[in-house]
Amino acid sequence: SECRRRRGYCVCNLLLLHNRLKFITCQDTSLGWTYHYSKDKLNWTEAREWCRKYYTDMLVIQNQEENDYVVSILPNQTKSPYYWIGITRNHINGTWTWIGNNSTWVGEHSWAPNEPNNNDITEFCVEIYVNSGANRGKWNDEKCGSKKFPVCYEAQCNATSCDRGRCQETIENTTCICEPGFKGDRCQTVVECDKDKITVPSNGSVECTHQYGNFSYNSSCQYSCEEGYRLSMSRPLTCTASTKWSDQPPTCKSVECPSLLQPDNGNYSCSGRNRTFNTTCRFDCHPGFLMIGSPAVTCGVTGVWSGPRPTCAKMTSLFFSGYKQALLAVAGCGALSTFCCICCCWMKRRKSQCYSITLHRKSDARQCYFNRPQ
Ligand SMILES: [Ca+2]
Repeated sequence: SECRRRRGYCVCNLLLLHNRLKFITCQDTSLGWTYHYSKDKLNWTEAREWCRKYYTDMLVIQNQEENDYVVSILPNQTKSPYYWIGITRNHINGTWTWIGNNSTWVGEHSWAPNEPNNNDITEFCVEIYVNSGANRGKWNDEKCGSKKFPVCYEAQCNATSCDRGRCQETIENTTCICEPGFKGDRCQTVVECDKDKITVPSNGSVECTHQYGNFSYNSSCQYSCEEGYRLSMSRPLTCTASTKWSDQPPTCKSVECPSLLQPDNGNYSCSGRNRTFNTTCRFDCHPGFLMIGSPAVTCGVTGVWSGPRPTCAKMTSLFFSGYKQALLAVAGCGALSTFCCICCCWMKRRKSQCYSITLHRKSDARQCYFNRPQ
């Protein structure tokens, strides 16, 4: 049979499973969780097993709206209007916790008046009233061994629900919450950036790599410059989740060496105006000055001159500087000669002493044998 529900269009079917167990399923035609219940009463543990066998699990209520909705689609039970729901606690002081997601939501008006009262000391399971009375939709803690109608849910999200996102279930819908960089109802489409923004710079080139698709999220474009040119920004351009490139394209600027200072008492001139790569600057000294150092420097590919700037020294200061050095050299030679003379004299004197000693002492004669005259 078919019937209309307050929310959406529901199809109610009477099914026979294993030729034994009758149950009713009310399936919302829209996506999202569907709710199901048994016409047979079971204790809480059996009820959960039944839910897990035929559906996903026992009902987990996530908010008041869902609580009200589930009550609205369940048929009123006149004699025993109680359905098990998937919230329990382990001991008398335990926290009421939903199975499956471990949520502890209990709302502000969920419990019936004076509940939970743990009336039988071990009321660790929860039933929901589905009747036309004042307690409709309220909860009561109850002994888990009591028999009630199971109410279950069946999840619609599965591993393939969303390509690049997380499947989120609500009462009547499933939504794919997409990862950054993806869009579409199943997050199946990667976002793209404007490929025309990737321009090739003068004196340079660009190379792009693509992770998900051409000029799409996470595509990366690395720029490079010809020799003698330098990038205005070295990091690559990346396509972001907002469909914008991470930066403006860089440019290639000429490598430039630092300014050269004019040497004291000299000049220089360069082959180019801007001290760019391969520019050579030549130095001259004014008349009467002598250049010390290399007469030319060249701007290298890294923006560094090939050597230090030369200096221009006055001839006379060079002469005096040379004279002092010569004087020092002469004095050094004299000292060395004096030392050598002293050494020679001492050796000669020792030779003669040795010879005279051998005349008297035989043991010393062996040491001085080669010095003894024939
Ligand atoms: Ca109770």
